[in-house]
Amino acid sequence: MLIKGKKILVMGVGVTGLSAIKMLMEHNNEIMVYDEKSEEEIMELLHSNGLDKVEVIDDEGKYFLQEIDFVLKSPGIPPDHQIIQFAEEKGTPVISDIELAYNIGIQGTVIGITGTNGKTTSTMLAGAVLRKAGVRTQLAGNLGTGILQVIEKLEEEDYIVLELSSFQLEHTYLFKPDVALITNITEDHLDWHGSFENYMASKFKIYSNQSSDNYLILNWDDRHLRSLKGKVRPKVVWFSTSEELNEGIFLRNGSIICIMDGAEETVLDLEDIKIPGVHNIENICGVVGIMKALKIHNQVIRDAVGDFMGVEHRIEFVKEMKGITFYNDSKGTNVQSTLKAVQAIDRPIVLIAGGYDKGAEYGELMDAFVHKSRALVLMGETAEKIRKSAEEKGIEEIYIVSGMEEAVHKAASLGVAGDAVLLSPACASWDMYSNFEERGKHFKRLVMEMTE
Ligand code: UMA
Repeated sequence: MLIKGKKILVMGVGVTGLSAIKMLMEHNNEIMVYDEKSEEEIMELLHSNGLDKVEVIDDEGKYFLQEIDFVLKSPGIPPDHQIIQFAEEKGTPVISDIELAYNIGIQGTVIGITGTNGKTTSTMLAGAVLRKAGVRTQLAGNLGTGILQVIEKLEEEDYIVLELSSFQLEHTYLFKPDVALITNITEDHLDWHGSFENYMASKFKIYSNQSSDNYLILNWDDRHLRSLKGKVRPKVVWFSTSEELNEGIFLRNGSIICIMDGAEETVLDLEDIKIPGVHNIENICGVVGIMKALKIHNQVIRDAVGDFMGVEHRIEFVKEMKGITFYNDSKGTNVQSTLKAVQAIDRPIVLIAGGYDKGAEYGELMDAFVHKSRALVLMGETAEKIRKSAEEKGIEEIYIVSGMEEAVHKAASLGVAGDAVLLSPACASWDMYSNFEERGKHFKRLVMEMTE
């Protein structure tokens, strides 16, 4: 698709929408924009980003769709939105920013990472290994920076690592990463995609255009991914943390082993790894797969993994004290995110939760937490609401505290050796802090100050 002189509807004026409008305007396109925000807010946002000359439409704007060449959809706009449905009925193409980047043209080696869990950690670690290898590397996608914010910086010898959500992959058609990783697939976003099959189909778009000289790294321990054996075009590198493979990446005697084209080598020892949990060994194995495909030396992988302390505020290891491990997951600003943190920690948990009330329901989270609950320590605006949900699910050890300091001390006193204390609020921080980073840093400082 030639993106010049077109009439385009951009849906959403967040990171994706604003970067798309900027890029599309540079290519002399006529832009209309839709967002559920008020017209004043949208105009203010556009203006403060230097993007004037954009027509704002509301839901009724769907009737303009006949005149529009394509719709650029931000990932957060649901697929059943009436404008999207109308566009699909009329046959107007709907694309994501990832697809737009491919239409405009992307330089360098592209690595795409998707999966239900572990995407951000894998993306950050892949970036860290490539930088350690001395190559210029950009990170973009679901981790906060849109692809359109970085593509102009890319040159042919550069690398770009993209964290891709199912929402971003769904509306891609040309996207073709040189190396792709699917970390795992479990049920998620079913409300959005309608069925598990649709959700998987979105994720599988990551490899659907790959050719036989591209690489696809897959988790052998995931039965949905294992079912792809022999059915895909790219070269597949399997990894497993539960069994030894004839070819691929796996664990043996405390080391990560790689067998490729019959040649066996030890890539690194598990004791070099600083980030906790089996889920992180899986993430590392996936990244080792990417690096072997890119022919990065084992010593570089070893050094980068050894230096990697995880992603700040995301199930971040803080300290171990009296056998209790403290994790900072302040990025758990919604129920789904905290749910993932609870699922990832395989031991009894003292959960510190609560914060700004976004109107969420906590029943689903408590269903997952009840089996691992040592205790629940609640703070902020939502404390009472979460307490009610927790009591309904049979959780008995619940404490409401006045703030983070009391929360940390209470949680530490409730935990026993072998437990985890997890700050994962399932809520935004705005009732007590300016942002989740400030909240996470406060938690970490209080934990570090505590003495045995
Ligand atoms: N909007 C509507 N109607 C709706 C939904 C949203 O008008 O029904 C508008 C909002 O008013 C807002 C705009 O759309 O102005 C926001 O668009 P967006 O939600 O797509 O967010 P962006 O700012 O464009 O950020 C998106 C990703 N967000 C989502 O997928 C929800 C970011 O991932 C990503 O970093 C960014 O593009 C750049 O690629 C965030 C995320 O939460 C971190 N991802 C989810 C997750 O990790 O679980 C999938």
